[in-house]
Amino acid sequence: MPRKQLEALQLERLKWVVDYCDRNVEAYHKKLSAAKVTSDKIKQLSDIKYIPFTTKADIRDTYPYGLFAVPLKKIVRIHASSGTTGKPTVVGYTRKDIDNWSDIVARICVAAGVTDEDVAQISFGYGLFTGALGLHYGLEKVGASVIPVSSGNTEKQAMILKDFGTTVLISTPSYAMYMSEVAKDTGIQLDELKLRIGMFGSEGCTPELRNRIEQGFGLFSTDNYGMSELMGPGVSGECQYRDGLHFAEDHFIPEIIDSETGEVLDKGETGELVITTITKEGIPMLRYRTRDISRLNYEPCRCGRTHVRMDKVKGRSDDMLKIRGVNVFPSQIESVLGNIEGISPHYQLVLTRSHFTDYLEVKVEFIDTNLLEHYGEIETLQKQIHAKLHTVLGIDAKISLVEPRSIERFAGKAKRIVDLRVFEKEIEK
Ligand code: DLL
Repeated sequence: MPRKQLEALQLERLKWVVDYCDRNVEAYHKKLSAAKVTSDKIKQLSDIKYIPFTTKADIRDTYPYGLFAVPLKKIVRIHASSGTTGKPTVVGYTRKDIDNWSDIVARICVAAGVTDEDVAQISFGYGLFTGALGLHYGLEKVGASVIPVSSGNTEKQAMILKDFGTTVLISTPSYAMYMSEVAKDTGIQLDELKLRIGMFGSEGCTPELRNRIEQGFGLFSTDNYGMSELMGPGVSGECQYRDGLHFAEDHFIPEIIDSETGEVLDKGETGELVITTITKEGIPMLRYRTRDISRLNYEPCRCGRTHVRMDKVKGRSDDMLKIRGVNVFPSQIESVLGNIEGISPHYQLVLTRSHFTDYLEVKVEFIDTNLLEHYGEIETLQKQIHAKLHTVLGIDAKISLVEPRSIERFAGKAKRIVDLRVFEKEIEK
């Protein structure tokens, strides 16, 4: 759709959703009234800035169904995302929401090159998590043969990859990496697999990790973004050119703001992604603060899609590490590690605090078990990693090289950060 037409559609839908929230959700009605916003105040897309933000806390405070805009009778599906603390965030879908969701997921599947000839193995966990069922409906819509294997039992996953002739793998990138290790262990030659496409998402994937997975499995992969509060997967995804993730702009309006001030940033600037849903009926979201850091690129894409592209997520504003004054995202550390020979892509960042100073320990596995007998070589490698992190990111970290396979593997989103500082802050008090 040409952008002009798309923007006219977005404006019409934005006015609709403001009015819809105002009429159907008490919490939104209160916020909108306080900010003196009605749908009449929205005359152009940039007027979105008058609408108050919605945060995860708003969903939690109205747990479980307070932000739902329809009675449960109209809700045909409920999902939830497990937070790190307390109650989960609960979301509900009407029949129309499920239809729209299947459509936008079908789009990212087609954008990745999936067709009705493909055999797609969904290795996201089925359940309250939106990843598996979201992809499931979209892939069925495309006509692929879907294998709903779910996550876990990795040896069985590897067997199915081979025996069922899987051509498309759906998982987190870290799980795909782990699966390739296990497949090799079980005697499967990765090049005898029929895999041709990987649709990864739900967590970041550095180019270095992507290359390793692609080379190992001999596939082409795309990065796909979404979150349960907005729908699940399908919010944005890469096309064959992989130069940003196309946003489903007929269903969502993205903005980039300054996390600190809440001001909308100019086109092309990097900041926190804020998203408004403009078709969702079950639990509409007005200017939802995702906490994810990205950038929007309105340049036309070579693929011909007119939908704006977001940069790969750089990190979450709440994941940013401040190490003795230097701000870094774990993904930047991962990128540096990914360019060093002799270490595996599995790592862990341990944060500690002592005498009011933060310390970072980077635990990473060496690959060659022979190193165990050559302490000097381990030390050289450690020094090399330390120096590289210092030159590229300006951080001074303690490097601990650990034995192959000793760092925990994950079947869903990997948990790379172990933050022990909260506890230590308590002790300091
Ligand atoms: O992870 C939805 C999803 C499932 C997307 C499957 C793609 C594929 P949540 O569990 O609610 O939803 O987690 C949302 O995960 O705010 C980001 O911080 C992170 N995230 C999701 N996709 C990506 C990605 C699903 N491609 C949170 N790159 C988001 C980086 C991602 N981070």
